Amino acid sequence: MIKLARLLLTALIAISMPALASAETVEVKMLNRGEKGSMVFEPDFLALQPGDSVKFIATNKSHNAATIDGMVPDGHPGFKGKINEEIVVTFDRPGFYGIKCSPHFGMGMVMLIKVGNVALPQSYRAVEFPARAKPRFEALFARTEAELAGK
Ligand SMILES: [Cu+2]
Repeated sequence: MIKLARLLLTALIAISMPALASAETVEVKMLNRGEKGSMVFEPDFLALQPGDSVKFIATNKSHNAATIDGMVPDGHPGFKGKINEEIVVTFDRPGFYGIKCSPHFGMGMVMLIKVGNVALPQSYRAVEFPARAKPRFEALFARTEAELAGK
């Protein structure tokens, strides 16, 4: 009986190990100034596998990470970090997630996260962005298309 239990346990560990090993946590910095200008998430685009996590790091003060209405997969509740809060978010559901810094959305502080092998929903293009967020999202959308096309 003990031998069987041990065997089952060994089998269970063998099955669950690869899943544990492949889930990653990626760090994203929230910055006043980065390579692409002022008020940025760095990096501003991630392609993740379901189960991966993102740690949003408050490298500079007065930032947060929050989902943008209309830019989460259907039925996803979204999330909203507090200002200066370092949060870790696990992305289990495939789809695209538009992320903003609440106080600097108007200054274009946004990023895009792709989870799984999915195409950008057309509805994301109809979301109304503040003037300075719009060109950054257009560049991010173009990037996802290039990636899909294998460029
Ligand atoms: Cu900010």
